Amino acid sequence: MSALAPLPLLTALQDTGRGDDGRDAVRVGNRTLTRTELIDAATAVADRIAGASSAAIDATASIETVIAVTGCLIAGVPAVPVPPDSGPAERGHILKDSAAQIWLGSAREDVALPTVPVDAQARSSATYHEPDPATTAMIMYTSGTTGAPKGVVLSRSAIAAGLDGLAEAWQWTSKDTLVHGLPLFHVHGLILGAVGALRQGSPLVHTVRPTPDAYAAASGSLYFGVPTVWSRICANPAAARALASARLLVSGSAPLPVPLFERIVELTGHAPIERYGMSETLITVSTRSDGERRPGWVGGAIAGVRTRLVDQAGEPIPHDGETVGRLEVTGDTLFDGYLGNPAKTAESMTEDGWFKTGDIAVIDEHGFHRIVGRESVDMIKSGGYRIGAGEVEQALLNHPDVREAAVIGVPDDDLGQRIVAYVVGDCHDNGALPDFVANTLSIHKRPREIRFVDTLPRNAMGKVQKKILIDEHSAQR
Ligand code: MCA
Ligand code: AMP
Repeated sequence: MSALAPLPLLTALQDTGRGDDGRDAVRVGNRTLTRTELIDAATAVADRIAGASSAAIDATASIETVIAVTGCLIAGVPAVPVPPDSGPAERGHILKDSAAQIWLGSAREDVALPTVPVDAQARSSATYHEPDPATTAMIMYTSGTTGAPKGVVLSRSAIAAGLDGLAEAWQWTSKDTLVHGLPLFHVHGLILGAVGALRQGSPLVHTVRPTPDAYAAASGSLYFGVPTVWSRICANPAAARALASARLLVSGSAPLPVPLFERIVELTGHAPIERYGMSETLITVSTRSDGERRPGWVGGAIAGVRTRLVDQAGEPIPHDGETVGRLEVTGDTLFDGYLGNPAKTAESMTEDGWFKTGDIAVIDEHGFHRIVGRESVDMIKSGGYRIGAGEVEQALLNHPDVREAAVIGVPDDDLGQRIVAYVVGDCHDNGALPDFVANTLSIHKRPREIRFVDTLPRNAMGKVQKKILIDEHSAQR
């Protein structure tokens, strides 16, 4: 490699001077790989896919997914993680939209692409040059307020910058052991939780599911969870107390309620680190391991990122800790756009290159951020999953007996928000519609409750007044 060659994205994993240090690089459930085993198995994947324009990964919570993603990153082939519980329709959309050329994982009946099985025993010692940092590392599918999920194009340099900013803020090093059980098809579990560990060289313990007992048994130093996970851990005080020996407990992907923050402190002795981000921007704001951790606040911009507040007209709003505005971010961690959708990409950015997050926030004089809420009721966060109301409504409307559908997020103690659908139509069989939707949408996007009504409240323009539905639902609780 020439002196000017970029550092590998998986810096620690690919540092040939390291050797195996007696620790497993990765454990998923009860399966483990040393650093050398992971590189050699991933390189065997790279050998099979090199030159492809992109590869879809059946992103089960398994060691095969970690190998597949690592193989893509070694070969410089953009990885498209596909939620394993997607129905054929959602999976079909992702495969078509991404134009993936290969399916990495077990064969599936509805997937016509050439399938490359991932074998944890396979070994290759081929060498690959580190791809240009500007090239695409991953295409992550995420919901907008309307329509089908969009592919968020993330470059290697954005991922590297995001991970390094967090490593600096959290003093995250190879001395840490990272523990989590989050899905391996989103930024949180996959980019922070797997690529992050391989970049820093901190062993990863993935618990398959993020259960309190599994977290308690893992003996890590750095723990990741969404607020629902932390809430369930606090409901199991013995498990929570077992985390007292950790170094950092990190919460993100959705608002951490202040009482839950305080309960975590009470049971574990740790004030959790909160951090905020999006699929399109990666993590942009965080509290620091050596700084203030204020309940209800998510900290300051990480290195390489700038944030600002604007009003409806796009004019700046003071950072005084009180005035509420639309949050915009810019910097090294931003995505390269929505795949094949320049119009949506342009709509999401300001003319001077800032991403419009769609979140409402305040920023104080010290640069601390508090996320107040979302601009649109049509963007729902349930269990840390982002769900666009429009996608769920479309799935319901595809049923021949459904004439109108409105989907809302209602407050939920466990999930933050819970999906409720209001439906006008002739579906009198209560089981038929959930079964129909189950064929189209992954589990977390399915309504937990479907209410059949005669009409939907609409304004003079004919737009459904979701605020009325949300208030009505809350009043009936
Ligand atoms: C759930 N179930 C359902 C439905 N929903 N069944 C029928 N209809 C539904 N609508 C089933 C589940 O399959 C499960 O069944 C059982 O009910 C319990 O479900 P649930 O309460 O949801 O628990 P869970 O399955 O354990 O999930 C909770 C969770 C999960 C583990 C917290 O929501 C989760 O992993 N969230 C993480 C999301 C995430 O990583 N987001 C990051 C996005 P059974 O028990 O039989 O399986 S990236 C991001 O946001 C940015 C960048 C950031 O800031 O990080
Ligand atoms: P996603 O694209 O799935 O990454 O979801 C991004 C959205 O999650 C953001 O726009 C926020 O609305 C929300 N979010 C992420 N982290 C936090 C946090 N720490 N506090 C409040 N909301 C958050």
